[in-house]
Amino acid sequence: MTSATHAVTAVAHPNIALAKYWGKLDGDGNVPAVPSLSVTLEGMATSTTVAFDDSLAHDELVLNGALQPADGRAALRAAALLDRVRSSASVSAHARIVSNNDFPTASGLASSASGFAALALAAVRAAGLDWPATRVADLARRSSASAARSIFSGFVELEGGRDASGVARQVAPADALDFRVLVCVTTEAAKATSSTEGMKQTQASSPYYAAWVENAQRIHRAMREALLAGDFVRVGELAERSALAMHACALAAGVVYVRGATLDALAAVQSMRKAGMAVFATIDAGPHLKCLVRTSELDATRDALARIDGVLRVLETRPGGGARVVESMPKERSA
Ligand code: 2P0
Repeated sequence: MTSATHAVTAVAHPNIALAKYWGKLDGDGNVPAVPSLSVTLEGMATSTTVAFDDSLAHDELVLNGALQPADGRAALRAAALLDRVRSSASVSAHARIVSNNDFPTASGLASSASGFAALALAAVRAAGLDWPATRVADLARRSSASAARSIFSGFVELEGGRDASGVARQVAPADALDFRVLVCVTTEAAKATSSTEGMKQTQASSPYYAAWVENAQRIHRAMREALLAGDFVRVGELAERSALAMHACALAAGVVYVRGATLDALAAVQSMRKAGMAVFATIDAGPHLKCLVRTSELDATRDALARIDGVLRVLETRPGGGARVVESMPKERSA
C-alpha cells in the first residue's frame, strides 16, 4: 500500500431543507425516512483540508482553529468516513483533517452538512479517487444525511422513505428562484440535543411521527412542483409548513430546539406576511430562524428581524454552489 500524495482542500456550503426530513430508516445506510428538498446556501462555508500521512498513528481532526485535535464524537465520525475512503482506495495511512467554519458550529446552522460534504470531497480526492458527485454524496450521507445535499449546487433532493437508497441529486439550478435566506443567529453555542439523537427520540416516542411521515411526503411532492413552476410564494408557504410540522412532531417527544427569540422571529415573519409581504420562516434542529424573502423586500425584512430581542445578528445568504476542491498540493510520495 502507498500513502496518498496530496493535501486537498475542499469548500462546501450549508443547505437548508425547504421540505425537511426528520427520522431515519432502519439499517446502516443512514437513509432518511422521508424525502427532502433543500437549497444550498452561499454566504456561509466550511473549508476542510485532508492530508494522508504515513507518520500519523491515528487520524487527527483540528476544528475551527483549536490548539488541540478534537476527540469524542466529532473525531469518531470523521475517522469513520476516512475508513470508508481507505477501504475503497489503496491507502492505509491515517490523515490529518483541518476544518474551519465561518459560522456557528453544531447549533442548527447545518454545520454537519457543510462539514461532512467538504470532508467527503477532500478525503476522496486526497486518496486519489475520481468519484462522480453522486458517489461522493453517498459517502457524505453515511456520516450525516443532510451532507449529501451540500455536494450539489442550487435546489437538491435527497431520496428517503421505504425502498429509497438515499441518492441525492440536483432538481434545479441556483438561479431557478430569485430569493434570499436571512439567518437570525440567536446563539453562538452548540445545541444540547444533536439531530441524530433528536430524531431517534422523536421516532421512538412522538405520537405524531406516523402523521409527520405521511405529511412530509406530500409536502415534498408539492414543493418540487412549486419549485419547478418558479412559484416563490408557494415554495415559501410549504417550507414554513414543513418546518412547523417537523417541530410539532419533535416537540411532542420532548425534543425542543426553539427558544423565545426563535418564536419572536417567527411571529415577526407572520405579521409581515399579514401586512402583505412575501416572507416565510423555516427552522432546523436549532434555535436560529431562517427567513425566505424576495430580493425586493430584503432590506425591510432584515431591519425588522435585527430589531428583535435575542436576535444577535442577521446573516444574508443566497442559493449557491456545491462542494468543490479549491486547492490540491502535491506532497512527497512514500512508497
Ligand atoms: C433536514 N435536518 O432535512 C433536517 C431538518 C435538520 C432539520 O437533516 O443524524 O445532519 O447527522 O444524519 O442530516 C439535520 O440532521 O442528521 C437535518 P444526521 P442531519 O435538513
